[in-house]
Amino acid sequence: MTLRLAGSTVEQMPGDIERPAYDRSAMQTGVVHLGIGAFHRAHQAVVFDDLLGRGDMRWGVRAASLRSSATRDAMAPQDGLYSLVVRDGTEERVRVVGAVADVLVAPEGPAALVEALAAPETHIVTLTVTEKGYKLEPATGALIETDSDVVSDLADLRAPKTAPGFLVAALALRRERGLAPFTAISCDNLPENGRSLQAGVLAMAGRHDPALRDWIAEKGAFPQTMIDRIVPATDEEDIERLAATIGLLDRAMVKTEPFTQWVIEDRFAGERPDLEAAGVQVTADVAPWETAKLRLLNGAHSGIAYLGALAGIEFVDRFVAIGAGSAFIEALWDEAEAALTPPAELDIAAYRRALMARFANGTLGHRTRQIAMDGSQKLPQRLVASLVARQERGLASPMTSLAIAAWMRWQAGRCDDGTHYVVDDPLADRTAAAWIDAADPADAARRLLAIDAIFPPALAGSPAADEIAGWLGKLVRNGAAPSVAGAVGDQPS
Ligand code: CS2
Repeated sequence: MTLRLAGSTVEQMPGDIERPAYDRSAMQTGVVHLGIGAFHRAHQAVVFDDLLGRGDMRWGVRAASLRSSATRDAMAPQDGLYSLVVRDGTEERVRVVGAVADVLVAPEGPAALVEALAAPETHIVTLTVTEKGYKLEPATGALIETDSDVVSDLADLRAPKTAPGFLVAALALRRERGLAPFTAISCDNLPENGRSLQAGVLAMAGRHDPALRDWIAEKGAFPQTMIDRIVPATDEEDIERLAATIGLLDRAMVKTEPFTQWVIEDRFAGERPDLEAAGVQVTADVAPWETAKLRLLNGAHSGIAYLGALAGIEFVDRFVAIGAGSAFIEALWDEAEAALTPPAELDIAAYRRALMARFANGTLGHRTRQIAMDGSQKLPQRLVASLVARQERGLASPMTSLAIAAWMRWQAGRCDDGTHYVVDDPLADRTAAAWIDAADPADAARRLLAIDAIFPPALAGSPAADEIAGWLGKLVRNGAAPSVAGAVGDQPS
């Protein structure tokens, strides 16, 4: 039987595999992370591991899952150690990361998590709770006061349930104890993620104690960030392959690409590490970076996800390997780029070339269905924002409209070959209802566009709405692959 990766076995790995070169028992935990999924382990935790490796022992991570115990159950027997497997398209590099000290499971002990957040040694709180974890209306950014967990946290914060609830409960304790607030860093693909998190926290704090709200508004810090690394879900085959390389079983491994980027607004409430030394860009204005990344990388990802999954294309690299697929993405980017003000330092042409190469990485196994999840939370900032910005400039957006129509088609729960699937989205009931009652695709498009949690009211009845409805009709009649080919002029759609 293969032994498990752990503190006691890590030295048995082949000598060429990188491992923590610092004394983990001397690690303090200046960071608490909410939402320890694969993305955190492949991105922010690696930065903190680098800082620890440079000798600043303040930045170990106490991580938390807000829902399931699965990650804790995988990491606890491994003493928090896990492998970062970096695949560049041909070769694979493995590094064992030691920054995660332990994993708390919030529903099992909410008070322990609040205490961790309120601890004097905690200076930074990072979050990857996915778009829906912020409990904000995607189109407006307002706290969703009808959500049952929000209702519970608005009534009583003794056992918080939501991310904003945990932050408010812990900030209240810090204020009582005379401690400074922590810096709360959202690392999710929300538009203006720092401002959005702050808005949710202030709205919840204000309902409990207006003085606490004012204290957080004055002394707290919610920097904006742009975070980027493609991290596909791990499967059993990945775990077996890794075991053959390192000679140990690692149930918490993550696989990713070489590229990684973290841009953080220079706004901190207290102590912070020398992030720049670990390759993080700390800058005055993150918004142009964030918008460019959301509309180019994530916008294309969502287009690939729905069109690809409908057509039965399992992986992102397979979509861009098809001529019409990559031509469609280039045309989609032309539309997005025309309505963007990129950061001065960003060479968009080079960025696009690099992105296409990242999508083409055939060793990642990035599933279109993974990206298709939670579309209602992703569409506004990824695709609708470009469409609206172009509409304001009097420009039509055929490619963006096709991508949005593909999301609509996906809500019907059936691939082009007739296979059924379950739509994984917090608004799935509402989007499915739009199809059940619809007389025809144009009617379904009209009903979906009327969901104001996703689409701005200005879109209804606009030329863009007609264009989306037109594509939806073609997707239903002809399927996704012929529609993409038609869109880029390969054959009639
Ligand atoms: C993806 C992102 O699943 C998705 O929605 O678009 O997770 C994407 O891989 C990352 O944002 C890349 O930085």
